[in-house]
Amino acid sequence: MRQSKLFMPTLKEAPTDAVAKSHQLMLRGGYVRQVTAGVYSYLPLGYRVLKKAERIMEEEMAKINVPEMAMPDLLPASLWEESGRWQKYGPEMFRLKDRHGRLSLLGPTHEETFTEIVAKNLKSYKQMPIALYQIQTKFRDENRPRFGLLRTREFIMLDAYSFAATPEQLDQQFDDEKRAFEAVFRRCGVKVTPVIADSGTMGGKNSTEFQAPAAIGEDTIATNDKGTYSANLEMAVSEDTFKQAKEEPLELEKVATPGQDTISALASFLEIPATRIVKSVLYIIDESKHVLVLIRGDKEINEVKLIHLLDADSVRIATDDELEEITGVTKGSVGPINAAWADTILADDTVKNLYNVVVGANENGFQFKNANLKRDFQVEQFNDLRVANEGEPDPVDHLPLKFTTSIEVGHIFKLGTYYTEKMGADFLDQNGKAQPVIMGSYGIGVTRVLSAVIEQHATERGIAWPKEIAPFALHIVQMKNNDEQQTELAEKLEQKYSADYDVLYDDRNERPGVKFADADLVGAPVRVTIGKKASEGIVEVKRPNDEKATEMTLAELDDFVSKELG
Ligand code: 9G3
Repeated sequence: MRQSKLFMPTLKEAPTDAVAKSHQLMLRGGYVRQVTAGVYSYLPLGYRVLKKAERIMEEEMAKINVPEMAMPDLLPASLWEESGRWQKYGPEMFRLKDRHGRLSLLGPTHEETFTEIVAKNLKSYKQMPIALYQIQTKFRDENRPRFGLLRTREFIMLDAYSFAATPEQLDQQFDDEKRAFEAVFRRCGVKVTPVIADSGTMGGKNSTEFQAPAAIGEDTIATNDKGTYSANLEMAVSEDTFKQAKEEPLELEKVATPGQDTISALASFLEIPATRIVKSVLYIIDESKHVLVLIRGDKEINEVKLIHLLDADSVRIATDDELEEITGVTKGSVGPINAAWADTILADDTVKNLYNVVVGANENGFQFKNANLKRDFQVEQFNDLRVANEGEPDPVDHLPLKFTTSIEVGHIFKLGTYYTEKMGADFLDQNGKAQPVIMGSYGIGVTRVLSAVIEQHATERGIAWPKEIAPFALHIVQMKNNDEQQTELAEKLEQKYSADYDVLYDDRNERPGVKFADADLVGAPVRVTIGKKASEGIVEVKRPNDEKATEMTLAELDDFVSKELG
């Protein structure tokens, strides 16, 4: 490709509102341009990388015998009413009316569509296991799109769906997809960690996310050094290291603690450690139930674990007004003693073996000291409801948990029969009995992968693309575009290497400084500079992370290219 013909509108500086490295470099290098909030165009450089990533995905899916297909993005609301998700999703779903006033939506994901088109056509166990996938645009009206392609309102996803007659077949499909995805990330040059993850409102209890460590990431993963435990912090389990020595229960005593409505204020006011306080938080479950959750004062409640425990659609902390209305007291004085207004009282395991604790007295500005479980307050059940802390032992090898910020680039689920039951996709099993098809769903955020690669491989100067998805593998930069000998050599090398590699030939009439700065933004694995020594058959070769270029003869260049680019 001649660079004089490549539309690559570079910027000297990224706009100030671009804070993510990948966002800055994709804008500066002319990879993408924003059309509106969270909606991007892919210019030639960005498009080439996108297509290379997609080709890798197509190859890896073909290896596990999963054929590609395409579902529409304009979907009838009726399909989503059948699964019950039309009502479940809020403003995030793009809804529209067609010219006949029929309610429609732009597909944010395609479980319903694949259930309708595929699962409903699988009438016999003999037709399964089978899986299909697509690589396609998804629409989600994110409240705050940001960080370039990391969180957009329109993005490209590989989404695969598997259909099985037995749980064992699903397990096998899940493993096949997991391995295929790991191969995709490896070839795209994205370092990922598969972690235990929340399956949200999808079917099934938990799922696996592929998390790419990166400072800009919005997720936090907890892992041990041995790599035997990795979980999204939402799901991470840790062992509680605090132990309170057994104490004789003392007499319950009401104390005035005016204005102390945080744990730390209360701890310093009463001159006690936070571990001697039991925090009481009132939650509104599915906008209807009032559940009081207790946890030791030094821990935080994990709302994902709470949602799972209660199998709820939504949980949220009662607002101050709601709290007063329901309990009659203000925040900080709420407690489990005489809490008749609570539908249930749940507690994190850290509350189990505590003695003589401080709890809210359900009277404004008062606490109870020396409260003891059973004698003074009851708990319906104990569960792990806390957010794991860095450094606490993991539940497998009891090694200190390390936290890393990361980007979710993939997510795979064992859906089970959640959709097929709702939408009546049954098959006849070996005994001729009708059963709902068992599904799995698997996704890769394709456009997110591009950002993750840059976040993991970029320097301030530019991008060092892994060779399999670099927009160009070999970048020939000619110093003086009107120098006969340089042009002759450049065209010769372009001719020679174009047969095996994607070659970009910078034939522009630009100053060297501009050419090198642009070359850093293209980030080709091998850059060949044609300069004064062209007549001697000497060129300069540089890789993105080399400090400086190396002089080479054409023969040496040949060896270098086949070594570097395969
Ligand atoms: C919606 C909206 C947003 C959504 C969903 C539905 C996320 C939704 C989860 C998934 C699950 C899997 C197939 C590939 C792998 C991920 N955001 N999810 O279902 F209506 Cl507005 O997308 N889908």
